[in-house]
Amino acid sequence: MSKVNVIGLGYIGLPTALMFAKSGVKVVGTDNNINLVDSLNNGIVTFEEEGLEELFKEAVSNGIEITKDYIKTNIYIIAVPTPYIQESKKLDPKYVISAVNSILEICEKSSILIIESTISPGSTDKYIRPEIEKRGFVIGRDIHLVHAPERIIPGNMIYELENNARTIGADDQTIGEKVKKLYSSFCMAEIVVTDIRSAEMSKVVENTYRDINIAFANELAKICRVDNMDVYEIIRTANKHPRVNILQPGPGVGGHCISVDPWFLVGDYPDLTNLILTARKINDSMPTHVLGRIRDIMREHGIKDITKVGLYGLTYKENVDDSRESPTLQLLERMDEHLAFGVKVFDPFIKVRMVDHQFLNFDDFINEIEILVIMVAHDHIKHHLNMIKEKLVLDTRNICDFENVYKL
Ligand code: SAJ
Repeated sequence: MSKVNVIGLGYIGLPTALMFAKSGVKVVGTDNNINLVDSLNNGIVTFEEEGLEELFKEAVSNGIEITKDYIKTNIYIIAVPTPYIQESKKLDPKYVISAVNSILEICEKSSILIIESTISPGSTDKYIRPEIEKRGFVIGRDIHLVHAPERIIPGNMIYELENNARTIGADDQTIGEKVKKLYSSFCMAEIVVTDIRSAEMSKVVENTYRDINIAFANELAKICRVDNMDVYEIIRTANKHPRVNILQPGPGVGGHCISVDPWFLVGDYPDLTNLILTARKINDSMPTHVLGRIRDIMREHGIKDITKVGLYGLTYKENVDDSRESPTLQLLERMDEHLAFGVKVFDPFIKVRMVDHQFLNFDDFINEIEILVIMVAHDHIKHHLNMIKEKLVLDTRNICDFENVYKL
């Protein structure tokens, strides 16, 4: 079998490349970040994820190569970032386009080009096809296009790579089946072959569904706050219904997927996305809601000094080291806008200083504050609950069951 060249060795590309290699597929991983390439070649994985180090070792012993160069082969998987443009809320395809162009410069005839990066519905037609045709390639003859979005969740990536169903979107059924066979080397779940547009759309729909469900939980939390009802109890009870499955409220929605993908639909269909837009706004309003709760607690206890407040957790969710779009960063931004400086921050997963007044030692952090705001439910804080019992605690993740804890 020919080699697979995986382009982009980030949160998705790296575990995917390693998984292929572990399963006996010949893999070259390519990234233009030379520090990342060096680190991997020195045996150091570049982010924390359960089981990633072991997987890396297996992939290395199976001969995976890591380089900054694209290699000449006939199967490419693109897993580069697809940011969105803040102002227009539309997808910015620049990294995908640049990867496509680099591939076209060297690839063999009839290569298969698989895009794993999340792209908004219609992006293949709008950005990718013209780029390929512009260079004189005939799609379906010189290049076969496939969109194979991923579904793995940080914190459980390795398990989910093997066990989650996948979608393969292809122009041509035979190519779709060929790619399905390739992914079957490690994916044991169902792999659906469909067209590219449906694959693009279903990916964005999945994350939008979750965003809307979380927004509903967050709206319920706000309603329950007004009349002092226990939102968690209410959700737990409602979820006993066999067809109800409400997610959990929280301090906001972060990460590079759920807080971003719905905007692609809003950006492309502004007149048709009332529900999706409202959900986004509700989730984006949660850091401000938390700020209001902090203010309530400060008033109740006559605390005027914001430096007595400590935010626990900088990442976008528990037990990962990824802080992109995190609710804590959103909250700090709001505080900045209101000239409220000095709130203290700690996260056991963030080992270098990335914000002001950040502590790298948990004990020091706890000793300096009176109000602890749990923004992220890392296992670390669950194991240290005995150390915070004397503090005023605002638990936005519902992990403390001791008395006098403030909730969302
Ligand atoms: N959150 C809540 N309440 C909940 C669940 C999550 O407030 O009940 C918050 C989290 O704390 C976090 C944010 O939402 O800030 C997103 O976290 P997440 O765990 O729901 O999802 P991601 O962003 O880590 O991964 C999602 C997943 N998509 C779905 O579950 C539909 C994953 O399967 C995708 O692969 C990933 O997006 C992606 O790359 O698109």
